[in-house]
Amino acid sequence: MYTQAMDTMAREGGAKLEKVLSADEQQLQQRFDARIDAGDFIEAKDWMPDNYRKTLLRQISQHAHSEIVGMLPEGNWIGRAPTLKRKAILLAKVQDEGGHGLYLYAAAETLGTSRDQMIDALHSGKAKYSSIFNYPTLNWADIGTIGWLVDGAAIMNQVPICRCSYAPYARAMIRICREESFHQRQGFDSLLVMMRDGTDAQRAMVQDAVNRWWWPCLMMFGPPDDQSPNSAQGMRWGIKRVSNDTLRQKFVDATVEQAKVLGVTLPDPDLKWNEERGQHDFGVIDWSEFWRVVAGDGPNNRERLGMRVKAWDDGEWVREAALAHARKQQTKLEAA
Ligand code: FAQ
Repeated sequence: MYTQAMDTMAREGGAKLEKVLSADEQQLQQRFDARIDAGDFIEAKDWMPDNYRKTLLRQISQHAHSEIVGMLPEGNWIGRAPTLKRKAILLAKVQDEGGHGLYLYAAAETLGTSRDQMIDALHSGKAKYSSIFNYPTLNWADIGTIGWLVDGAAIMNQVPICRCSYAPYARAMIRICREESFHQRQGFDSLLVMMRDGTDAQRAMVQDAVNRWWWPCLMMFGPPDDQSPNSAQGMRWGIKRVSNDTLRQKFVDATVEQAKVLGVTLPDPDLKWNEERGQHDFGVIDWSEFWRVVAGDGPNNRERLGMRVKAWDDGEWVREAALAHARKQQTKLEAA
């Protein structure tokens, strides 16, 4: 189910053979292609090609896992938030991320997979989640920086998904994006308070956090377009509306201005306005680091997955109790 293979060819004796579609299937395929070309939304009950379904499942489940694993780096700071106000905001944010994961698992379930299968793929290391959540949160300014930069990058990527051709995913994204905007604003606000009203030590803490999160945030958008195996088909199907590099560039251009307001320096000596392009040039991203993190060898991969599996195991009694309660209610209903 989690295969990433995109070709619909059957393999025989080393040669690739076109999968032969029946006349009915050909008609369905043509109707599907025409709907995609017309910008129609596809609903769960509609016919769709197997690979469209697989691609969506891959992306939506990865996205759901990212939201759930993404609760961990910030969750580490709930007990250490400096004020009651910041603690309440952080608690609400982390709960929102849990909610996003649940909407997205529900959207993926409409494609015919179960929540248990997806969770199992995450826990066994078969499924991916965003590289960004394998970096540590070392000081309080990391929390503001996650809001400002990580949520900022997430929104830049996710707003176009509100127009994704698969309607249940698009609908989930509309609500998620509204909440992510609040997350980004609270992160910016938290950093602004430290930069404007804080001590020199607090300002240094913000700069240190920005130095550490900047490059991993640029990696969140995925590999460069010419090294992105899923992009062409994803764009053809209207799952992906804007390319990895275009979104990365938009994020850089928007963030440079915000950094000026904050008074922080983005850690890239090559970052400069290019008059001709009307965009910022920026330095070379270390893609070997990105692939290392994606392959499971980032600073916190093992810890994050370990925490997730432990939370799942510790919560088993809750799931059992909920099921027992549901069975009891059902028995009562049937006896009435
Ligand atoms: N990390 O061919 P492409 C958030 C993989 S939510 C890990 O370009 P595609 C909220 C990719 O899966 C953040 N792996 O792939 C929050 C593929 O591997 P595969 C998550 C990555 O799908 C904030 C391979 O590389 N957002 O932050 C990454 O066309 C704060 C080749 O890549 C989403 O998931 C990566 N960064 O484009 C929560 C948005 N990038 O599957 C808590 C939805 C690429 O073939 C706190 N997803 N890979 O084995 C997408 O838009 C797309 O899937 C991309 C990747 C753009 C991520």
